[in-house]
Amino acid sequence: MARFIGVLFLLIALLFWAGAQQVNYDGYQVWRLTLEKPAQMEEIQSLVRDIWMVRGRTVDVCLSPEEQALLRSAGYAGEVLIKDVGALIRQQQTEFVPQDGSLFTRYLTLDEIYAAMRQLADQNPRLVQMFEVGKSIEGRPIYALRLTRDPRRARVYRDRPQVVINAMQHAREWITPPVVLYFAYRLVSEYETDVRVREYLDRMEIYVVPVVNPDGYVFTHTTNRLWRKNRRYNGRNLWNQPIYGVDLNRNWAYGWGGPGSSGNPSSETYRGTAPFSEPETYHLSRWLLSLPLLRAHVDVHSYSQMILYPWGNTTDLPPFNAVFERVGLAQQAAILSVHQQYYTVGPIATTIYLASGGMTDWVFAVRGALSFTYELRDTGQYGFLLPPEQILPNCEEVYPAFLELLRWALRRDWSE
Ligand code: 0X9
Ligand code: ZN
Repeated sequence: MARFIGVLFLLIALLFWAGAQQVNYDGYQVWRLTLEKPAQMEEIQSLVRDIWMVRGRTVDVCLSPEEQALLRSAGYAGEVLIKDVGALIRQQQTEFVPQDGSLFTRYLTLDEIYAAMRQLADQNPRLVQMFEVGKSIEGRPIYALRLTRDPRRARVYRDRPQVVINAMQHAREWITPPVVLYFAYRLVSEYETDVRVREYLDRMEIYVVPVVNPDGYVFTHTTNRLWRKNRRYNGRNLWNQPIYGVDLNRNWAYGWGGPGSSGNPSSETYRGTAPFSEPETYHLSRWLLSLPLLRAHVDVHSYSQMILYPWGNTTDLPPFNAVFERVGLAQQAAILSVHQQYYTVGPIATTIYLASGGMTDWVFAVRGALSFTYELRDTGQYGFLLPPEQILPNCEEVYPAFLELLRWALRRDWSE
């Protein structure tokens, strides 16, 4: 009996241990394929579970050893971008990182990001306020920072135009929270010395939401570094395996269900059962609707180095296309001037791919704000596994682009 209990105990312990293990990417590779004809895209979608990026006829795919064999026998030969995904993830987890107190030399945990936000707000009560936008599906708070002079004198200033910058709808895009957090820190530190920054904080309200998908972000730390969606439980598949996750950037109400989104709960671009079915998008949208003078917005993603604007759900050009292009090019120039990194500018659907139910489309269609999607570094060498040495340079180069957007948001007239 004692022996039986012992074995049972061991089994249970083993199960827990297996459950706590990280998803193993040993033998996985990232390939860049160049399609001969657009129809091949469908074949690739049927053979490959995780498509990392599409850009014209170029497709980056993350492949298990089985998928590599499948593609080879289907006649595809790709350029290998990452030879061993598992080894790269492990290397980044164990690499020595200097603990020099800097927030931007390594990737922070969710708690560390929230602590850094809290600290900025606590130490600068006359410029910064922290608040909760709502809770995620697993009950984690989604925090925002409100940056404006004397934030405590009004819940919202009706005479200060608002700009919102948010990141991390997609959990594996680790570079995005630091870039937004850095923006907030830098605004505060330059308030006294940079006349532009002072004017923006005196006359506008700037909101940053570094982590829209906290559950997904935690999951990328504990279990699966390459998780993308939120952590909604979608029921079980044919093999009785549980299925999780809605792509938050397909769950917004404008154009929901259109091309470039999936109705299959197992898909990486699953749109959910209804527009705003997810607490993360629901709370964010309610809050965005409550801002009286929302003028500009950025939804920050990675990777590909792009500055994108509506529409995502159709290849038609948006109203004010010329304004979008002009402001986009101004942001591109600002980025280029810092570390000579080139970001492509254009409408979502024709620059990357059709994607319906995205945040940028909704913010522009429903709020009339100048709304962009950024895709940060790099262009594919590391993709979502961007080395920590590139965090600070990426933060530095995007900062003046955000300032450029603030400059436009403060302008009354966008016609010239
Ligand atoms: O597919 C996406 O959601 C974005 N690319 S990513 O690789 N970061 O997942 C592009 C989103 C474009 N924006 C909208 N469709 N609104
Ligand atoms: Zn993304």
